[in-house]
Amino acid sequence: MSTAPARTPVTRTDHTSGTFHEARMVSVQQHIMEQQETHPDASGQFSWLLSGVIQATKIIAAKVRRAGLADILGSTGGQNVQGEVVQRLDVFANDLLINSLAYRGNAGILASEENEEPVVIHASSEYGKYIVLFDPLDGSSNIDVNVSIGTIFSILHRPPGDKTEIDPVAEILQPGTKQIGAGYVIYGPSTVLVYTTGSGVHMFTLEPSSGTYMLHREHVRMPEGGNIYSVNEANSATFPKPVQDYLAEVKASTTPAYTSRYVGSFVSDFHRTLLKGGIFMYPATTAAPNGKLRLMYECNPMALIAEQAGGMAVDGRGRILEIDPKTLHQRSPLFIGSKREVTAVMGHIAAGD
Ligand code: P6P
Repeated sequence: MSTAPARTPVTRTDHTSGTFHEARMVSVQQHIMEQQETHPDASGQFSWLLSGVIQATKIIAAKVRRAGLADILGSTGGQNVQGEVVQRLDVFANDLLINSLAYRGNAGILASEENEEPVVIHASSEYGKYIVLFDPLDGSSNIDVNVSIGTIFSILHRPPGDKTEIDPVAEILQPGTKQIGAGYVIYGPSTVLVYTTGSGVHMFTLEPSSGTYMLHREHVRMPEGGNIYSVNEANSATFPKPVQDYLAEVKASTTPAYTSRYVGSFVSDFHRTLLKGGIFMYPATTAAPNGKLRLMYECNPMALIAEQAGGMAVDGRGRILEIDPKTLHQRSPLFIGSKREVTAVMGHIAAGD
């Protein structure tokens, strides 16, 4: 396996200290190509597809930035397959991703949180080699109050073999371990892209003036432990008892003392957990007996990123990535974050508190 060529470091002056230090001005396109070079048999098709997803997020970011001015806030008045009120920006992001990927040429099947059925672009897997799943705008209930939201995506190969009659859902229903790429974009104070293709987790910031995602952290590692728990406490009365016991334990802890953070956008709560450690939980509740987050295009991509960064992601019984999916929009309980925290929750569950 070849290794990526050494980068030519770009030096720049740190005006605070006046010292030179290396600044690797690496765009996400360059980074994707370098990742591709470590796969000698790579055709470049996957890189082309991944760039298409990333290109669409730049346009979404621009729209989100001007949402209040572009008369695109508010709801459409309709509901999606999840029974959730659809925001106008949801529709914009969804349509944009579908159209961007449809013209990419190598996406065969698309699946979106906003579409009950998959969108078949190429029936033949000879042309449409890939499946792309996405939540086009996660956290959309926060759009109108200017809280960070995001796009989550997952990429799979289509199963081999051309079929006269394809069953797109059957092709999509693969466990998370089969993902060949996953990532998210968080539209926050800055627009940040995080992605993995199985060789670590890499983070980029959108440089607004040039419209380029620039590398700012490579091989991101999630802290082994973290003192932040993230859960919607309004539901705690109906959490399974082991989860209630874990929460009581962390609230009583003084060394370390824990704190609670909950944004209400999965992308935001996960991004903080990736960088600072801790745990995000969306357990089963009375209202959501299988949890609220969707397995295929929320839990799986984030679970791959968490594990690639040294964290864990479970449904309370086992790895999220090993769940054998049964339906496209199925939900799963989710405990994701630092090894120490997720292991502690699993300890309570195993003890059958
Ligand atoms: P609750 C947003 O609607 C979302 O799907 C995730 O982004 C977020 O983590 C979750 O729902 C919040 O759900 O029930 O706490 O409002």
